[in-house]
This record gives sequence, C-alpha cells and structure tokens, in this order.
Amino acid sequence: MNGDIKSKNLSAREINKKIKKSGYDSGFSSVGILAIDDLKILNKLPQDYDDYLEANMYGDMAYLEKKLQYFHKPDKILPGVQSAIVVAMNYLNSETKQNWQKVELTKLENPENGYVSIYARGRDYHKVLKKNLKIFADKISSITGKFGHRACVDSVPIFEIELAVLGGIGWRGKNTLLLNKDQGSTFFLGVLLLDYPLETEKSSVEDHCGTCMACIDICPTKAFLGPYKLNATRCISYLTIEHKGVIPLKLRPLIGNRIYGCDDCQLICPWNKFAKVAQVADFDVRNGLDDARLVDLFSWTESEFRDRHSGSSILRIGYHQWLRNIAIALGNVASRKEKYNYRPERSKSETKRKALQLLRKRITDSSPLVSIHASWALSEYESRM
Ligand code: B12
Ligand code: SF4
Ligand code: SF4
Repeated sequence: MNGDIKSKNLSAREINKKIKKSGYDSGFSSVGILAIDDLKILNKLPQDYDDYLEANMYGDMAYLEKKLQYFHKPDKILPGVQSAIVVAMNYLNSETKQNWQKVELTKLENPENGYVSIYARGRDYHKVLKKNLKIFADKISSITGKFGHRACVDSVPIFEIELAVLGGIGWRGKNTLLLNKDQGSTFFLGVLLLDYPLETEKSSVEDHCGTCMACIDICPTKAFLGPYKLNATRCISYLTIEHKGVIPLKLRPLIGNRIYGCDDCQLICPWNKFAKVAQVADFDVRNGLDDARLVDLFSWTESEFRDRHSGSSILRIGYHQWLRNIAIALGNVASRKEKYNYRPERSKSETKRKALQLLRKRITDSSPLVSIHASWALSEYESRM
C-alpha cells in the first residue's frame, strides 16, 4: 500500500511532472498518467471486443478471451490499484538510417534473405521493458514513498493501446497500432499499475490518419477487414509467431521472405518518417538478423538456435516453428525471383544447390511441422528453378 510520506508537500501536478521526468530518465520516450477512474471508462471496448471474439479473429490466441474478464476489474491484476502509468519505448536500433523505411522495403524484395521484424532483431522487449519499468518504479518511490505496483508487458490482460490513447501518448492508426506524430509507431508499450493515487494528466491526441489507407492497401495477406479492424488469423505476425500449426497453403506464397513477424503496415506509414532510435542498446541487431541468408539460418542446429537466440523473443517460437517459417520463405524464393526479376551473380548455382540439399534433408524430419513445409518448399523450388 502507499506510504505517502515524501510527496506530502507536492501538488498532484508537481508529482506528475517529477514522475514523467523519471520515466524519460528510465529510457522511455513517452509517459502517460491515469487515475483509477480512467481505467474504468473504456466502456466502448467490450462491445467491439465481443464482436472480435465472436468473429473468431484471434485464432490460437485463446488468452485474448480472458482479457475481457479482467478488463473492468484491474483490482484483480493489482489489489487496491489506484492509478496507471503507460509508457512507450522506441526500438529502432542506433544504426538505423534516415531512409530506413525504404531500406527495409527493399529487403522484402531480396528472396534469398530472411526478413525478421525490426522489433525482434535484438533483445526480447518483454525483458527490456520489465527491467526499465522496475528502474522507473524505484525512481517513483523516491518521489512518493513506498507503494505496491505491477509491471505489465503483454503478459497481463489489459488493453495497452487503449490506455495509451487515454494517457495522451498517441492515436490508434488504421493499422490498429498506436501512432505518435513525433515518433511514428516503432515503439513498444508497457503499463505500471500502482496502488498509489495519481491524477490523470488531461491530454487528448487527434487521429492524424486522415484519408490515408496505405497500411490497409500494402498488407500482403489482406488481413484488414477495414480501417482499425484486423483479422489476426491472416496477419503474418500471427502466422509466423503465434500460430503453432501448419500454415494454410493459400497464405504461404503471400508470406514472401518474412520469417518472423511483419512490418509492412508500418514501413509504409508516412508518420514513421518521424520514428526515433532507441535510447537503450538492448535492441541492437544480433546474429546479423537484419540481413541474413535463408540457407544459413536453415542450417542452424537446435542447440545453435537456442544459443544464438538466447535472450531474444524468437526463442519462444521454438526450433521447429523457426524451421517451418524458413522453409516457407525458401519455397517462395523461385516465385519471388520471377516477380522481382532478381538475378544476383552468386545465387546462380551455389545457393540453389545448398537450398535443395537442406530441404531434402528436412523432408524426413521427425517433426511433421518441419517435414510438411519442407516438402512443400521443395516442390515449389523444383517446379520453378
Ligand atoms: C495479440 C497481439 C497481437 C496479435 C493481434 C493484433 C491485433 N491488432 O489484434 C498479432 C500477433 C497479430 C500482433 C501483431 C503485431 N503486434 Co501485437 N500485440 C498483441 C497484444 C499482446 C494484445 C492486443 C489485443 O488485445 N488484440 C486484440 C484486439 C481485439 O484488440 P485491439 O487491437 O485492441 O482491437 C480493438 C479495436 O481495434 C477493434 N477491432 C480490431 N480488430 C477487430 C476485428 C473485428 C472483427 C472487430 C469487430 C473489431 C476489431 O475492436 C477491438 C476491441 O475494442 C498487444 C499488447 C497488449 N497487451 O495490448 C500487442 C501489441 C499491440 N503488438 C505490438 C506490435 C509491435 C505488433 C507488430 C507490429 C509486431 C510485428 N512487427 O510483427 C504486429 C502488428 C500487426 C498489426 N497491424 O496489429 C505492440 C504495438 C505497439 C504500438 N506502437 O502500437 C503491442 C502494444 C505490444 C507492446 N507491448 O508493445 N499482435
Ligand atoms: S503486420 Fe503485415 S500481415 Fe500483419 S496486418 Fe500488418 S501488413 Fe498485414
Ligand atoms: S499508413 Fe496511413 S492510415 Fe495507416 S496508420 Fe499510417 S497514417 Fe494511418
């Protein structure tokens, strides 16, 4: 419970100001403060959310069903909860070039290299945000005195984007992500629930999507039912990360060379011209994942997979799902070469031979998930090359 000793002589506004400064000092780029009443006013959500669940747009993500149960009862998440602080943390790494959106879009046209979403190329963001939220909470206690808290980064059933909108961090874009005029959308969100009372900082951000529909139009799998409405079961991020089983045949060619997540609906967003690089080094690229050859990644043994992805969110999908995703991208190499008229010198025989050899080996893999996708990839490869 809150032991409000130190903040006695400070006004609510002064406390908020100090808290915000501590948030920025803890590596966060935006900080929004909400009183408990504001955690309850999201009454628009349940209707939409019911529809979402009813339309079965969540696939294997059964945990989304639980969200509703907890939604109006933040007390269940943190007993005696009295306020929430929503934070954003930028994740573009320090090497990011000014024209990064173009650079990344070009990578999608190189069928021989795998595309790993920018957010997943470095350390697991859940770990990074949790660590920095802990630092932030310690700083807050030096302003307010001791209090109880819970750090939420995806693991807790709350609506982070809706809270961030209420906290004035940005607006929800048509691609369903949170956007900010000064930072685009390349940031993560986290929430600190506190049993200490804070006052809401009233600030609202207008929707700046206007007539733009670029994200909806670019989506490779046509996953948007319309603006602000996503059928998650068609999203490549869902298919490559959340979905554990066989990828539907008709969606495989649309995945292209994306082997973990997808950034297209952000790469095309005009507001991402203003995206900022991370203030922490945790998101620096590991294992050359910003431009790695599919055949190299497909050659990793299981222990290599575990070692190389230690501390990364990619580890969570497991070795077989990793191989499944790369097999699909390998199966797409031939058709994508035709599409982009891609003819680099080195690819001629050496890469093809290596890909065929690796795929043939995986047809008899003990994991059906791997063998099914390797067989498909091999038939795609052999029929077109
Ligand atoms: C589950 C999940 C996913 C799922 C589903 C996403 C989705 N939009 O539904 C999948 C795996 C597809 C996904 C993908 C991605 N995600 Co995600 N995801 C989450 C998570 C854990 C929960 C979101 C959720 O509850 N979704 C369920 C839907 C129903 O909720 P909703 O989007 O709020 O939708 C409401 C309305 O838009 C509308 N609606 C939306 N769709 C539909 C459809 C129908 C039929 C109806 C009727 C209504 C409706 O009604 C809903 C309820 O009010 C959040 C973290 C969190 N705790 O919030 C991260 C989060 C949203 N993801 C994040 C990221 C980074 C991504 C990716 C960019 C990762 C990547 N590069 O591959 C992609 C982007 C895809 C996209 N365009 O959304 C960040 C976003 C940061 C930001 N700037 O906004 C978050 C906040 C994680 C974090 N801690 O930072 N994600
Ligand atoms: S992440 Fe990719 S597949 Fe998912 S909605 Fe955005 S563009 Fe479509
Ligand atoms: S691409 Fe256009 S419509 Fe989509 S989120 Fe960005 S500004 Fe909004």
